[in-house]
Amino acid sequence: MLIGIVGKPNAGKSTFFKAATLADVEIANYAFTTIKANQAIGYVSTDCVEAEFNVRCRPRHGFCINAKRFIPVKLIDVAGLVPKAHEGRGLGNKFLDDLRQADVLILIVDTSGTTDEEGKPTTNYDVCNDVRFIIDELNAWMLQLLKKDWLMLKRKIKIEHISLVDALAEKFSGLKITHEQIKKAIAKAGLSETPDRSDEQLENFVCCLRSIAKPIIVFGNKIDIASKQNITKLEQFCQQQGLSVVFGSAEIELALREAAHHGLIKYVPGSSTFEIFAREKLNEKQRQALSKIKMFLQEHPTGVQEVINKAVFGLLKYKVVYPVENEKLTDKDGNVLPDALLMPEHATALDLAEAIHSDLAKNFVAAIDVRTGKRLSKDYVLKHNDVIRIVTS
Ligand SMILES: Nc1nc2c(ncn2[C@@H]2O[C@H](COP(=O)(O)OP(=O)(O)OP(=O)(O)O)[C@@H](O)[C@H]2O)c(=O)[nH]1
Ligand SMILES: [Mg+2]
Repeated sequence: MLIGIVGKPNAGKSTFFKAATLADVEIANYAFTTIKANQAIGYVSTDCVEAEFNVRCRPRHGFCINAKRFIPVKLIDVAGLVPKAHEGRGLGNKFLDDLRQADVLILIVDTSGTTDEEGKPTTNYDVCNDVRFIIDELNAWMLQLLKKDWLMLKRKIKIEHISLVDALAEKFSGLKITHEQIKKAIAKAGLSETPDRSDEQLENFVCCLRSIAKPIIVFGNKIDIASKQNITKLEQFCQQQGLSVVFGSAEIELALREAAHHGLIKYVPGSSTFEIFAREKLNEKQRQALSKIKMFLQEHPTGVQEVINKAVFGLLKYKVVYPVENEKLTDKDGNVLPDALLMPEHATALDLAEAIHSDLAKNFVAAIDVRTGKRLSKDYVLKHNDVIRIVTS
């Protein structure tokens, strides 16, 4: 699972990325601070089934606090995007290639309206414009990729009699786009099988494909300094566009996670409270900062964990499945509920076996639903929170 962090320069992408991963990246109040993409591990969170089974889990990857299970996901923070990047403006759109493997994108918007589309200081900027132009740029990037090889693809379809779906799937295989997604996009765009298509038809197809294969969720950032008007405006605009939006502050989440990392507070990412461990260890500045943060949290959570969760579970509809080796819910080393795996919407018991180890899939006999003891076939479609034991030959 790879989550791409996109947006214009200075919107707070690296702040968001650092808050989610605690990776050491550069953050600064000017445009194009990030030039080379950063990748690190963040976490998606879910209610752990340990509470239901009345056990204490011991995760092999990620962690669990107060029955909230944090499952690792990869995040990538890319350079800022400006209008007409696909024509080479700003840093161009070559760096968009960094997003090829992304499953979902979080679009960071500076809701304060104090930076223009190039990330320079301004006032009263129309915050909806960021969503508009970034989506246009992403679509233009994909269209460019398609147009570059369109003549060659047409020839393949005509001479080698390759189907349109196969030809497009081959073209977009480097963008982690599946046959199924191409088929859906062709149907949604009403693209015909005839090889001659207008530019408009291709544009429409790419637009559909992008929304299916690289879905977007908006994060309205910097609400600590944003006006209510801007928040409402962006919320209504996203609603009109059929986009999910979460509001918050990456900077406040970063402060909380760093304070927790340094042992000053106990903070479970995503919660709207924190606990100060050692008040005497805090200096006056830290005390003031934490009391400001407390006031912010009374009004609003920081939104960082929420938007990651919504991207994975809401947009992508992934499920969490716990594979175990026996009815005691452990692996062979005695770790309780050792793994929580993120599985795609339609994944089956056999897909789960494959995700654990290809040998398990090869020797698959059945899966057992540990809750009920029921035997499940390889085609069983996994449900969220399933606890499964795989039986092999
Ligand atoms: N007030 C406020 N400022 C924020 C917030 N998030 C980020 N910032 C500030 O916004 C500025 C830009 O942050 P970055 O994270 O470097 O932005 P970026 O989008 O990565 O910028 P580029 O790498 O240049 O594209 C910095 O001064 C941050 O401190 C927030 O939630 N609230
Ligand atoms: Mg940056």
